[in-house]
Amino acid sequence: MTSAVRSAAAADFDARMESWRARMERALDARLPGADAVPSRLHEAMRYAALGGGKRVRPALVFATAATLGIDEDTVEAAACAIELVHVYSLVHDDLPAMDDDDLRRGRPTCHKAYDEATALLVGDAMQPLAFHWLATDPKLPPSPAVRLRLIDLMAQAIGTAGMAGGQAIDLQSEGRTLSIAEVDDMHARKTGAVIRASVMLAAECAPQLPPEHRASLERFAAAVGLAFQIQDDLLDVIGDVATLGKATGADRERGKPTYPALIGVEASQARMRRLHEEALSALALFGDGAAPLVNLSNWLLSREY
Ligand code: GRG
Repeated sequence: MTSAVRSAAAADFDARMESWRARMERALDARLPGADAVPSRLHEAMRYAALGGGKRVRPALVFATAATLGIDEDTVEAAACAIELVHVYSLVHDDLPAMDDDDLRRGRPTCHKAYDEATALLVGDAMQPLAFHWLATDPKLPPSPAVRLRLIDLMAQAIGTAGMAGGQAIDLQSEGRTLSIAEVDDMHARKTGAVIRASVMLAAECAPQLPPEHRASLERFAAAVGLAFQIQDDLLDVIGDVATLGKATGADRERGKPTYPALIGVEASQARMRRLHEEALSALALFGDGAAPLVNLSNWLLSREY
């Protein structure tokens, strides 16, 4: 591929990401309770946290997987909204003083700074059931009760102790301690990887006739991308720029968090990320050119600067 063709393909993909972001903004705006509905301060805070920011990586994974499997965006839109909502809840709770105690998120004051701690707790408490409600009731997701149950269970597994909440607990317990690489991988797989995997597999569940080997390839892709994405996040905390990231840097080292750069250094972390990236791309080989949306998304994700 010549560099002109490569940059045209990158520009096309940027436009696609932008269209997914715009779709998510409209879809979340329409689905979230209105700020004028009682309890209005809580609804306003939910809208503050969920709208107008974020890269929308998890919804992009839902849409790119759907495109790879020939499923239209309308069918999976509610799943994309649900996974983004649980992600937003986790950011709101993670920023609280009892957890990471951050003032800045997505380039704006964190939810508890803009409102108050009790409201930020309730924002998370209300977002979780709302995400499940969308999966259970959205009219465009596949109507089969068996598929709905699998979507709901996938989400539940991804955010419970086997997933995000468990990873966060390990993260908090690990501050100031040295973990092995295997332990860091396990923490990352739960804290970040489980929701990344769920983004891909929610879309896969909407293709009930998917052959088992295609499903297994998507699982391998998601596992590699999830870990690589978290290593990139760890690296950005060391070498990223506050203005570009829209959040503070250096926090992991200050808190003595066991991250990849802290354990093996920046260059070895970059090398590990590149290997995982290659693993992710090779897992997609089975889909041929049809996997272009996922290939382009992983290229974008792992070269991001924010
Ligand atoms: C509170 C149960 C609970 C979990 C919190 C999400 C999380 C778990 C902690 C946030 C801190 C962190 C570095 C988590 C790893 C996942 C991650 C990279 C989050 C940031 O995701 P981005 O970069 O954020 O996709 P945007 O704002 O673009 O959506």
